Amino acid sequence: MALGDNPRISEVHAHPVGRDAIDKVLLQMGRSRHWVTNPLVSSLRLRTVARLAEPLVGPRFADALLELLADHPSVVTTGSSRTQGRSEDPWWRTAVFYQVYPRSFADSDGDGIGDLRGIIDHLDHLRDLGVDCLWLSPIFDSPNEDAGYDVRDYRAVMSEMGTLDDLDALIAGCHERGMRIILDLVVNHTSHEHAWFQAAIADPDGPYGGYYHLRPGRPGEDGTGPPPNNWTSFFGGSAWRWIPRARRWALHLFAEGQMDLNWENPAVRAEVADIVRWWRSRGIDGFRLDVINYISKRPGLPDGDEAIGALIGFPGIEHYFFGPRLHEYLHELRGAGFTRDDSDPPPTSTVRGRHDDRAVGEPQPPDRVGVMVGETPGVGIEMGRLLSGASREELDLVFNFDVLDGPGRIRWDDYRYDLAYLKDFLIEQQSRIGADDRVALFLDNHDNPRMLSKVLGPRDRDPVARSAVAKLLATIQLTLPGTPFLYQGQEIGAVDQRFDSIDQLRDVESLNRHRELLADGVDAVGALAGVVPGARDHARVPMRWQPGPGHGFTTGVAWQPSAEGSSGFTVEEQQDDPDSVLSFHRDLIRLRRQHTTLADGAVRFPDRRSRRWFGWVLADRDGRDEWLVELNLTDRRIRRPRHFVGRTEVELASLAGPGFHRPGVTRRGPWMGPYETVIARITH
Ligand code: ISL
Repeated sequence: MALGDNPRISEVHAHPVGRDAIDKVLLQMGRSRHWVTNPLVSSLRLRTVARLAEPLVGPRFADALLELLADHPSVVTTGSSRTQGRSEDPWWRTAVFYQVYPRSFADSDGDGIGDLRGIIDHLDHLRDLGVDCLWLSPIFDSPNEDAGYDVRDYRAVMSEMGTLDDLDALIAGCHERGMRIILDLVVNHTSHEHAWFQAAIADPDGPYGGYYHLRPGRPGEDGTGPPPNNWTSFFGGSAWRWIPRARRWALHLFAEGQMDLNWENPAVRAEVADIVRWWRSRGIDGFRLDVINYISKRPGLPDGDEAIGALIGFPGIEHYFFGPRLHEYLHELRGAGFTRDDSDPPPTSTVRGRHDDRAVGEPQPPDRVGVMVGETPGVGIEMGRLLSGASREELDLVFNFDVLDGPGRIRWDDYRYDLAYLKDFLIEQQSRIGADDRVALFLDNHDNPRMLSKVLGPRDRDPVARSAVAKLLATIQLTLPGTPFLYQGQEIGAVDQRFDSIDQLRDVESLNRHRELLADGVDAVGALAGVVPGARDHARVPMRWQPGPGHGFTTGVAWQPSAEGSSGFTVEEQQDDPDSVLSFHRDLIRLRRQHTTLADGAVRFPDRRSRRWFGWVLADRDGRDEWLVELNLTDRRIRRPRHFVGRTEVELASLAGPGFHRPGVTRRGPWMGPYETVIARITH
């Protein structure tokens, strides 16, 4: 349906991209998304509202929005995975993923940098936890300007992390234990040291010149003139860099050495598909695709709207975060790279079936389609469905980053995250996805401070609160419908660091931001305070395997100091303690495996409004097996909603204090302890 030049708000809102855009603006303003469904507002014309909101959204908002809407389907068709494109019940639907940040997981050779052998040494930890699939952050050869997210060679391993043989051993080690393994595919950009870029700048008019976004300067240009457009880099400054040797500007949405590939060029797309096939034949089970929603840029790379740029923080973003040919490129890559032909040679190894936590069975036949997990910053719920809906044949799963910060907040703000917002967000998300669609459920990753610390603030060092909230968050991730992605350290309740000097930070984003703040005249104390709350370094410090120097991560000097010294929060200390955060994760994953309703049941939310209590009921298809999950979102004791007292058998609970619930207790009393978490079977 064409929207015309001045649709009503209700019509814009009925379009998936329109709905997400409106929700995004409201979230940014800290307003409820229900504001727009008010009949008065929804009957207004877009241009009328845009004019009223002009001080905030600028004069071109309506045009920019309509342009974006025109590029994408106006409805999300919900098809059944059983009838369309996908194999029946793909493995990743009920799998537990675990993200390894290899640089900080385990160092086997004492150079202070985590490596592949270190991961191999700890595979039993992951198997015992119940992980079904590992995702490794980048391990390809890289100059490491952005910790491997700047790839120099897609078919080689970074030397400090090991060799191709080590990787083969890791793949086999996962498969032998009944776990799959996926890698990070960073193909929005390559490193400037990649051979393609070197060839491109040696001969910009040759075949590789078209692999990147290279633009000539004006006559006599020496890089001092204005860049080709006003787009800015996520890591500060213009998104363009003058390359004297080529006499060209080159686009980089991220760091200066991360050059954006030109996906308009079919040769680039063929290279990417080839890389995927190469790794698939080596036994890799799929990829997480880095900033994959940025690959299609609006032709001509027009200037971004200044007001939208100011609102979102990055001028130009409306021209690439959900570009015109995104769906086409993803669909093509799925077919050409991720899907096996019958004539393809079998992969080197495939995953063994797993009967229970320890016993493994025979190697499984190769998956027809490798899993495609999209990292999709800026994509809202409806756009996510357009990219990963069961019938779309684009991505399988997407990450929705709106979960990470509260209304009106951004990552750099120093604030306490409100669990009631998390409840609202998750209920909204769950209510809007189709029964056959699947979302990725995540709360931590290598780009964000720890959710546990955002919720608790300085109280994250109180071991009781820390354990209780860690268990509560685990319960959300592991029992709501969706595919959980745990990030290393979550299973032991890892928290943020107390960085007190810029020298302790390593990340290019933090360092650039700090430099910019100082250049803007902010004093040293203010500049540090402007970086630390949102620093990506918090989640990148080494894994704490055991107490003592090096934390069992390294025998040498760790590449990134881990400043946290609390006791009780290492793998060794939690391993045999039945009440530990680690044991809770293990028990919960085991329970999920035993009772498929917990991993794949239909959900309903009995009380959507409470700011303190969050609960859901999971039921199997014929409604015979029913479970109640309930959480106290506060640090005080609360009254349990009356209609849920009794009639359940508690299978797992976090021990929030004396007098509260323990596993095996059949009746739940009227009170819930601080952050208490209960998983119970409904007995009727
Ligand atoms: O940290 C951010 C920048 O402000 C995020 O927006 C982040 O850059 C975005 O989620 C994309 O992240 C991915 O691509 C980046 C890389 O630095 C991140 O580590 C990666 O997860 C560029 O490759």
